[in-house]
Amino acid sequence: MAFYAMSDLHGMYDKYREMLALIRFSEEDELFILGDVVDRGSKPMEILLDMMQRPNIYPLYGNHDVMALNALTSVAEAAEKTGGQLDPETASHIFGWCKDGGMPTVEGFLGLSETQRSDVLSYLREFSLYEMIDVGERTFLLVHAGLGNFRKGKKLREYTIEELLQDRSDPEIQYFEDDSIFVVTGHTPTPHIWGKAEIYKSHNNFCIDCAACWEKGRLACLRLDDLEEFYI
Ligand SMILES: [Mn+2]
Repeated sequence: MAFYAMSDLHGMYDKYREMLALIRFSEEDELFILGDVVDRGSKPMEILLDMMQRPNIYPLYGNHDVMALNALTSVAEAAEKTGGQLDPETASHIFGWCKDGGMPTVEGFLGLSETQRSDVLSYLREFSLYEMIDVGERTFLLVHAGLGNFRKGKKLREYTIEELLQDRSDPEIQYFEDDSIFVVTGHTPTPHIWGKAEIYKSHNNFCIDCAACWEKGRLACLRLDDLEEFYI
């Protein structure tokens, strides 16, 4: 069995399935998905419906998943009340989010049955904000964006949702003095960090969002047991 991390799937269902095949993901393995499952790419609901069937996949929130949970909850309520029509107030609330790639998410959601919609919303409500796991000799903090407004001694539970899911992390800071603790994040596409769609490693940080939804981007997966990298 092995532990894996990937991030920022952004609706790229085909790459997600190809990656599961590449790593030969089995029921013995565990996969942590570090957020931003939805928005931008065309098949976000397909990914969520697949993840929901796999108890050995552990979802963490990204900023887009939180926006989707809030907006889709309103969509579901409005759809229930009015038989599919959205009232203007809800529509304008959703529109702000749609401008940041939310359209495929809301369209995919409205294409689901009522049961599937409520299952998707229940699933989205269960995501974690971060996870801390031991794999072999190493400990990994898994979190979508990082530790915003970092200061030494600040407890993980003291970070706000915005600091964990939105603020850009600085990969040139070693966040933990203990050299066996590593921080794995998504959110910032690695081409923005060093011009390459490849996992960026520095100061015990792994930045694993290799821009799967960009034309020249890739989906990355990090095996935590031996730090082997996989790309689609
Ligand atoms: Mn993000």
